[in-house]
Amino acid sequence: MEAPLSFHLSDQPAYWYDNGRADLEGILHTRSLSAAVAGVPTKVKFEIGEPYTSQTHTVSSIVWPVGAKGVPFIQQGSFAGETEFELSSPGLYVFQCRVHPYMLGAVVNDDPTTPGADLGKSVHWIDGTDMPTASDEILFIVSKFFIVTEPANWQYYSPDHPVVWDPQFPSAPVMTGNADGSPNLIPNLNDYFHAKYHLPQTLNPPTKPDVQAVGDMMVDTQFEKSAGKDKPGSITTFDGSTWEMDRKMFLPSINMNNPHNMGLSRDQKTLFQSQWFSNKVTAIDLATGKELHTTEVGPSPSHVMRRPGTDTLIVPNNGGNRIVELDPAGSKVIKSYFTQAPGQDPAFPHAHWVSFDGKHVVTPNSNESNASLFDLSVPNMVKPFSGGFPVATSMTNDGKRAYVANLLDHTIRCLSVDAPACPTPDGSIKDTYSIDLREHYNKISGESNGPYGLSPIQLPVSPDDHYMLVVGTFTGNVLEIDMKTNKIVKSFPCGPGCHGINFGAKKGGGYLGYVSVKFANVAWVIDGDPNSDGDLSDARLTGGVITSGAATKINDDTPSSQFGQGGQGVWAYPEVYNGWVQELPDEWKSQLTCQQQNPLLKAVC
Ligand SMILES: [Cu+2]
Repeated sequence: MEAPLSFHLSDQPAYWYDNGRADLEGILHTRSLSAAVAGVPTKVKFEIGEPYTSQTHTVSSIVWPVGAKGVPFIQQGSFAGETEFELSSPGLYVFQCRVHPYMLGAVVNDDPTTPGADLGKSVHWIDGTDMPTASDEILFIVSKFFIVTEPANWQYYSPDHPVVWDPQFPSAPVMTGNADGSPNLIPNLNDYFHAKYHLPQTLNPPTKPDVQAVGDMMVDTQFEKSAGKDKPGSITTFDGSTWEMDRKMFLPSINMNNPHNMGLSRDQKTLFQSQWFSNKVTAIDLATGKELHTTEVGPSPSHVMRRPGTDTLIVPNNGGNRIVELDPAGSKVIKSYFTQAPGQDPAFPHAHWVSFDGKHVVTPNSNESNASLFDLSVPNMVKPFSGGFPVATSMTNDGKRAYVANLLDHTIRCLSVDAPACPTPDGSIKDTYSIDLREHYNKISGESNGPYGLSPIQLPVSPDDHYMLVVGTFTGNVLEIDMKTNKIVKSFPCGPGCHGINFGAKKGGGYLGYVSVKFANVAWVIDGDPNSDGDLSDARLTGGVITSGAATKINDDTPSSQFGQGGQGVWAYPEVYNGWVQELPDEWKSQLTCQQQNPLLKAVC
């Protein structure tokens, strides 16, 4: 099998590391894989620039054969231009952009003296340890690589009939290594994955949530393509009283580029949309779907969150070294706060969170293994340790704890903002505590004895601080964690690339968790504590909605492909987190219960 060893990094969904060989896509079931022959000096070339991408990226190795040279291959910051990596030991090499972490490219450096394509006996794995390549976690995530990087392998639900989901993998023999060092040949990778993961599967139409919400659920369907622009992405919103899709907004007039996450103005009328593969945040009038203005804020703005009290907006430069603050209209940058000391490499702050009183901001620093905890009133910043590839954060609504999801070592770090506030399963309260999402999973054998998750991303805490919902993006599930104990109590199905979660108000009281999925045209609605008593044993999935199709109110372009795909940012109006709910206009407040208006005050209602 002949494949060129060069990749263009790209904005186009799935083809983020594009080997340019569409002709091989039907065989490899990806355009993000290349192969070489070990022993023959071989360089892999990576190019970053127009017309493939308008933003800066990194080429950072996350997997390499034990014994390989020149690893870890990393750059100080994100860049445009070219770089090269020289292969050495036989086996699997995987590269990632540290700003946009699902941008993945892989190279198999094959040992011609063994049968099959060599992954190597053991590799340095994403969690920072060396592992035999026949390990359950490695083969599981290798199978997900072909879902992430191949649109034909994504899930396409139909609203009215069951469909068959039958992802394809290379029908090639693959050589792996067992824990005892002995060889383990997989004769046909496609057959192996179909048997192991019970493929194909039937996707039944999601049943509409059997509860009503106040206001709208909003999802960034970031990979959906349309006729009127070349950059991907739409914003899809649903009326929570009917679960009808009421807006499908592509903003072709500004060629909106990969809409990743959203924020809202205090009056709930203006949506602030980050364009992740650009340097822009756009203000959109929710009543008309029209662009109000677009502001340059710095490289790869990831998330937008309004500060209660000041109404200003906090936006991280995910491709850079700071968070910026914009005026309430989102029309100009008024302040910036560095996420590292002068002269240090940029921290790449990704999914941040703002405290209920607008005083603290926490960022997960993806170019390091720590978080930045800002007190904006001073301003000062501390950088507590977090874990392997911090990617997203949240805070308890009382502002006492921050949580950081570590994408690559499958942990969640609890950090105390002031006094020790992190509960542990043995009942003690600590300053920090790490929740291991693999506690019930053996990464080598694959055995499990309880709910587990691989690669957490968004992890919001319910406005009443009863529980957290966190996605496992590789396991394609949502875990529920009890905020009294930091223990995993439940797992819900979600789908490949499960990604975003945030809370909205359930009609009549309580909260609903809205969940987005990157590689499926569906979004789910979870009721994590139906009667709001803090006993989570009655938590349930209420149903889901299809994210493709036409909307009832606003359609500003013609969807052309990857219909409803790419679910990432999720937000809701009215905003019901503590600190935001108190600032709502009366037209929304009047639709909420007394308890929803005072999420943490048990006595007043
Ligand atoms: Cu990138």
